[in-house]
Amino acid sequence: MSQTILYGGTFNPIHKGHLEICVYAREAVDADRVLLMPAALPPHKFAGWLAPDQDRLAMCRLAVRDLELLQVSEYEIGRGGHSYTVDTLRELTVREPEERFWLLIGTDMFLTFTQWKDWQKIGRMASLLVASREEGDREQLRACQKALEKEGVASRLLENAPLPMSSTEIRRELRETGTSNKVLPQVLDYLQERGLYLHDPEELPYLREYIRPLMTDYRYRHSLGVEKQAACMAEQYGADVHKASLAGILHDVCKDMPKGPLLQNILESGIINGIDFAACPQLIHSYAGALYLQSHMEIHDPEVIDAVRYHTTARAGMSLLETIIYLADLTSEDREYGDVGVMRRLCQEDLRGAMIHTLTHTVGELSKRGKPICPDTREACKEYGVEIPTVNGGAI
Ligand code: DGI
Ligand code: FE
Ligand code: FE
Repeated sequence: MSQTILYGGTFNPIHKGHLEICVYAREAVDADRVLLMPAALPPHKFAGWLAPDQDRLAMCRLAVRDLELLQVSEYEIGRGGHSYTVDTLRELTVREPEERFWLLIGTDMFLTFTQWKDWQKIGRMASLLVASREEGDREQLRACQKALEKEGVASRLLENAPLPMSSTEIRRELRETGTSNKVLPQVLDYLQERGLYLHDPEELPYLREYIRPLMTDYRYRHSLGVEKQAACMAEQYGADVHKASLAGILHDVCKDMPKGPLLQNILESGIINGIDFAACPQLIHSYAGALYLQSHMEIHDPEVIDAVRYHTTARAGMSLLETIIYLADLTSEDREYGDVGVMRRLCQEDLRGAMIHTLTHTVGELSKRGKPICPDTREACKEYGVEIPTVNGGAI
């Protein structure tokens, strides 16, 4: 029977330690291949800086280039959003019903295996292959192995020498020194070329390069325009120019990403403010953007996060920064609608007037098109004294 070892992770970035454990595990069970499965987004909350999915995938491919029995699957990244191991394994076993699967995990994961989603089902589809990360307590591992065995989950403990290598430390080394001998040379070339891991996460020139491949040329030009306009307004009104630039360049970071996975992340976050996202798909990108900044980009400043989250709908009680981003989005140099000149002038002279002008226009358009108006937009209208037009005798 042919055997496959499944090895999932964020690979952020993939390093020599990952590859050594793959090679060791493959030899230990004489498997026919090891399948590396970069995750789109880890199911548990990620704290750190996560390189874009396509970059992590590309680095994995470069890393296994000369290793014959190692392959990279883009299945989870292709699906986007969270993928649970049980779902991935189900897909793999359906595709290859004759294959025997091993799941390669570390001891920390092994000891908490019963917290995984549908862990018994995982145990029916694969045996666990446990690699030590550090000198662990063998007794404890054996006890865990026995307990799982009783529940029908087979496992094998590898005797590998633990490797003192972690992606977190490698990221720190890269940021501090610009290089690391713990990643393969071709991976190092790639990440240096893309500037991954090398910068302070809030450095603007780097962020401009970061977002470029994530969006269309049109959206990219718009983002640069909003950054510029937001910085300009922040200067004029005494807001934090750096925060305004940051929120401006990143406000539409999720705009061109597939909506399904983004929506999944939003629903899991629980921050939905009464919005029916299925009925208002245009609102997905701002809520998803606020999450993306935190889960992928190590940006946690609540003011910046809220400015991104409310840039489409507005809300009652907006901060100065939120107001600036909301208005800069509509008055950046790439905007060309009819009365953009009026809006630009209002932005310079009268922020309140600008809010009233744009809210009036937005709810007018939405009502005309029979689109729902979300609770936050309604509250913002109430605050600014903007009336929501009624259609057929009632507000939509
Ligand atoms: O992302 P941008 O195109 O730069 O601009 P944006 O984030 O302001 O998105 C504008 C879209 O959002 C526009 O089509 C109007 C829509 N929108 C704003 N508020 C609401 C809304 N759509 C619905 N359904 N409900 C709202 O309250
Ligand atoms: Fe937007
Ligand atoms: Fe925008």
